Amino acid sequence: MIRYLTAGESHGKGLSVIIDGIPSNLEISKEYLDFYLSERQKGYGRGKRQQIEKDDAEIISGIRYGKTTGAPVCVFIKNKDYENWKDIIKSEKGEPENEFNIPRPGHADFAGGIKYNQYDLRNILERASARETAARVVAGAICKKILSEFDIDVLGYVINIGGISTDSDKNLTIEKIKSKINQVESKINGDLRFPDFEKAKKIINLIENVKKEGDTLGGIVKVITSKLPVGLGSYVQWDKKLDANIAKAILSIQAFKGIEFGAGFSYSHYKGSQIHDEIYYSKGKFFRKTNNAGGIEGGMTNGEPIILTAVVKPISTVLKGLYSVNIRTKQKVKTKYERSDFCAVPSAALIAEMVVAIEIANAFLEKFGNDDLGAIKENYKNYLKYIKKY
Ligand code: EPS
Repeated sequence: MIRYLTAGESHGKGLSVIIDGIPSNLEISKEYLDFYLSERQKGYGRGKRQQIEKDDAEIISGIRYGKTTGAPVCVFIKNKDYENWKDIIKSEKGEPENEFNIPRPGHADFAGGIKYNQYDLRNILERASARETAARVVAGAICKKILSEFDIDVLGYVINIGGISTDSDKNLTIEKIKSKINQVESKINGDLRFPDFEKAKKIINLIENVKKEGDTLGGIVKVITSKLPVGLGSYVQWDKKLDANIAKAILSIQAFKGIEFGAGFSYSHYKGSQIHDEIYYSKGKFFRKTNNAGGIEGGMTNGEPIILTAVVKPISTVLKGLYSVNIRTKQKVKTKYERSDFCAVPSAALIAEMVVAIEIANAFLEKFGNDDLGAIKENYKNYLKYIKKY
């Protein structure tokens, strides 16, 4: 079983991740991890913080001579901004400087302050910050590497920012969508993870206007996989259902508010006979002509790609301010602005890709073993042979 924990504050010394359950003999290099860390930092609409950080994976344990050993993998990512915050974020005794007393609507500040009995809400926001997702990207990248050993790919991308949406990805393979995204990015000279050039231009205008207004934007991301083997996850117990585990992972990403698999909420528009993916068999293979289920039936992969969409709310640190209450004085005030992103949906899409990869890899290892990659490959080969005969 893959388990991971992260630690670290947004402006503290750095972020750590411990990932347990990664099989041995998987090739992982620092360069490989750094590639995905830098991908997460990109994205049109990010704020000034990303000009300070250059995320860099320091491998602490679990990897030797470029391969995993089977021991827990631990990676540290230093926060470069800590140098500017070390007098504010320190562990030694003292009185907090510049207390943060005005909870931002939409952020963890309000509930977190009451829950942990903190009046300096910096103690809440530092940990609630989406900076934490850098650590998750390390876990995700390692899981993506496991999946790639079995020719399984996962892609997270954007289909909507601020209400401007595209369906130009419809029925396309991962490779085609990646190539459309690359084309858009070379034309706009920026990173949107979005596959439609005409709409991308509109999105960029929108982001620029929203920046001027001092506001923020959310959007919708989509995650798709290549075809998966039948039978990852299980119906036999609630916590083995792959869709449930993916939904939990997606909603655990900062700012995500909803998820749909396949036809999602539009299932309600149809009768059963119109929407379920009928099963066919030809030339020794079962197949479907549609994938409304989004690749999962009964909590298990059904052989089709997993397809999901998820919504990200607009960032809650809003420059123009929102009404709130000073928790010390109880006075009605507008929120104060320090610094933030205006739109982080492209990064959110990558993080969604990562957490989905973690859940699929977990279900994969549950089925095929998780000690040595070579043994897992043998088990997988045998399973594919078995499926052919079924
Ligand atoms: C974040 C606020 C911003 C973002 C941060 C998440 O940071 P700061 O307050 O330092 O300007 O840039 O995201 C990251 C630092 C990152 O690496 O993704 C928040 O409040 O969630």
